[in-house]
Amino acid sequence: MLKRFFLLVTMCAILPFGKGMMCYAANTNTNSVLWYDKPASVWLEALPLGNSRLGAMVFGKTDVEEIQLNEETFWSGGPHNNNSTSSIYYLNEVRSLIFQGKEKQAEDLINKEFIKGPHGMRFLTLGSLKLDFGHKDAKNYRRELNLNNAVSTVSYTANGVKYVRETFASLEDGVIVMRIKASGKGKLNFTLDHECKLKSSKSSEKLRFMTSRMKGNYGMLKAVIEGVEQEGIKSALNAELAAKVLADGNITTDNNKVDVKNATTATIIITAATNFVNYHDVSGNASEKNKATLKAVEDKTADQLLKRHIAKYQAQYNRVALDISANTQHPSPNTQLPTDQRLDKFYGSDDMGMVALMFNFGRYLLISSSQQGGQAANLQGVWNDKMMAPWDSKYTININAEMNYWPAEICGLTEAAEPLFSMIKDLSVTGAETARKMYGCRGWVAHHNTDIWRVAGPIDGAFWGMFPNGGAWLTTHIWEHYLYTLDKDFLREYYPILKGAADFYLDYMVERDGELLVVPSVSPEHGGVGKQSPVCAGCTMDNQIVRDALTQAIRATEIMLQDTALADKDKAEMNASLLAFNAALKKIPAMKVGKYGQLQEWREDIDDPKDEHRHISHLYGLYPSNQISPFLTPDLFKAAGVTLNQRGDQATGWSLGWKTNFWARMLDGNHAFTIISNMLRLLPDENKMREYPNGRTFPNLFDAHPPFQIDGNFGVTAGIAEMLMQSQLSPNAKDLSPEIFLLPALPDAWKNGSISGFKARGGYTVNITWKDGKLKSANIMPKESGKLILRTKTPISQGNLVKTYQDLGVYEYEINVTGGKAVVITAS
Ligand code: FUC
Repeated sequence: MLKRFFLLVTMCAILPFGKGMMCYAANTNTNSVLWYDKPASVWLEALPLGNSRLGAMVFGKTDVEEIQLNEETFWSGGPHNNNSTSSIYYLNEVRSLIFQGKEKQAEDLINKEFIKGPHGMRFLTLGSLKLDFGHKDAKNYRRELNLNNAVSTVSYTANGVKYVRETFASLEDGVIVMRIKASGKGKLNFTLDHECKLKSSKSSEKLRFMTSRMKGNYGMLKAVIEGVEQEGIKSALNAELAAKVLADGNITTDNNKVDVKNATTATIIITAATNFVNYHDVSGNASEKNKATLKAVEDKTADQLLKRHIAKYQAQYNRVALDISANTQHPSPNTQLPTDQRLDKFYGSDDMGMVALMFNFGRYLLISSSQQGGQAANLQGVWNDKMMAPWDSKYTININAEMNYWPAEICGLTEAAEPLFSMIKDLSVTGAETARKMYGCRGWVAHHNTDIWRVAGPIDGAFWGMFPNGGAWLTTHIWEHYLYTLDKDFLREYYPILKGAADFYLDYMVERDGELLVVPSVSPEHGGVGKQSPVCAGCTMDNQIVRDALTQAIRATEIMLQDTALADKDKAEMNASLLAFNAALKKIPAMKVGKYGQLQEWREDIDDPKDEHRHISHLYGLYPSNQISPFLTPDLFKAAGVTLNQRGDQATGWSLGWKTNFWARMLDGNHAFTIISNMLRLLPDENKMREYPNGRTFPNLFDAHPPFQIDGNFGVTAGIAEMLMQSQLSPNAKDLSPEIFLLPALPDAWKNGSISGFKARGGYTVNITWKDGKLKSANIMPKESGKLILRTKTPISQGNLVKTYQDLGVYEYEINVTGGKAVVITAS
């Protein structure tokens, strides 16, 4: 009797089909489900799952299923830095060569004396779990990724039996769970194995378990995967992957595999870990970490795990909702197609749900690849199957890593940004050594790239690496987080980092003719007409980033000085910093308009109007920064438009993501939509670039540089948000009084729709509805009381109309708001 009771409890524990499941599988919301009628035949058709720590790509195969896995800390090499010890002796010579116009010589000297390697380590794969089901002839096949609950489901019929597999990467419990069910009793048979191209060893064993609620047998498959050396940096990391198989059939564990026979249901719980503790400590124990992770969930049923996962996921995902429709009466027939075919037919269609799907997918990817306590999303998020990932799957910080986090604040995914802040904190330490050793400067610096070991020196070559602004650009995310959340504790914690980024410039910049110039530097990966090298002094992007670094340090210092408990010594130091930052700010060169009416990329007027280079670095001032604005700097705004038109509407995936944001800030929704249309073009695989030269999105909706790079997904997600709402803080106002623009760049194609839950700078939450291309209503919730500047392209019934920008068709209102009290806006 007792035995039967235990068996029953065990069965319930692993039964994959709780009440919830069928209803999730049946969800066909076309704006939030990616689905396919075939298994993935290549990695870029597989569907991504992740909980920041672990990434999984589910192929959905019926014969031999593949789950490719990553663990976010599994990188090549070990703790090290790449600071040149000779650069400090050549810095003056490099500067003088640049000022003499001998940039090529300066570049050669930098390559020789500043950039000694190593050039960054790479992100590794854990290989794949293979589940041999042997179902060669499957019918009624469907696989999907439901963005509403972050669950992937595969279902099909084989030999008259229906099989359903449901997989999720639990955000709450850190494990990946796969639940499998056969419709016929005892019809579930499979063998679980592990394959990896890296050196690895595996083992399997059958174990008994007994918890307070259940007991039974399970199979355990373990693989130990060895890290690799790179550029002379010895491998310091090993990974262990553990997969626990529970089933109501017969489990055997021969030949380092787990075999399940005559079961009806099974649950596989997967975890992985490395010995990484932090960038300078690798004393962890992967096996102990896995044991602890599995122990923590052993008492939980699969249903409970699923519920806990969904609750944690939805707490973030459900903060924002977007609905866009071209025609509410007759939705596009494309919405009924599998996602790859739907994507292929998007260009020129009126399937605006596809845009919403892409937006939702971007939010899903950020939640899945970046969570508190984890590593920041890298160039491939947390998904890489390659031995040699493109650009090592590291962090390129001359645009790409920053782009990953553009949607975080506006989409209310503020906790997803925490890994970025913690990476910046690490870099402020390694980068302080780089600043001191390489340049003899105070503060801290990071160049155009970093990795899990937080290297802060230049890599690859001066052309790419001589960019001393990566660290400062990253710090703008800290300041922005404060602007969105008004969290003073956060600002206090990160204040030394903001100050350190500004301090670096005080020492690094060189004064010429009354101006302070960042030198040596590059405008990322790009040189001007007549120059043999991009190495330069004080290019436009340098000046814009320095301006932001100094301005945010000034504002933050002013806020810190409000603290009445400050010690006199700290107060005196802060006041001295304020003086120095303000004095420097006055000497940062202004932006210039060149001979074609373009915004100049460099101090000299050497832009090529026919150049379509993907980096449009000098428009950093337009987005993400706010130094170029139709309201404050109309001439520069016009020049930015000339530059954007010169660069054209095609580009790599991430550049299209940036252009979407640029055109949103240009208040041109139709042009922004053209860019989105250029991005939403199918590229079936990385080896199909010749047949699909315009393909910029893979079948699984991963962005195509090509190759796969996740920044474009995040860039376009932020861009879609930026088209619907923008916020700024009046640059001259000490009280940081906010400006919100409702529907600044609504394209004609998005006739009707709504958004809810967008966050605006100044601590606001914003909901908007529109109809027939015009604002209908909005609900604006302020966190604090104050004065709000509200801009619209449709007159509204509330607030005081203080200005009309005739040429832009923009109305500007002033509204007094009370913290916690919603302001309801209606079109007049
Ligand atoms: C920068 C870009 C490339 C690529 C790489 C990861 O170097 O110029 O296009 O995105 O980063």
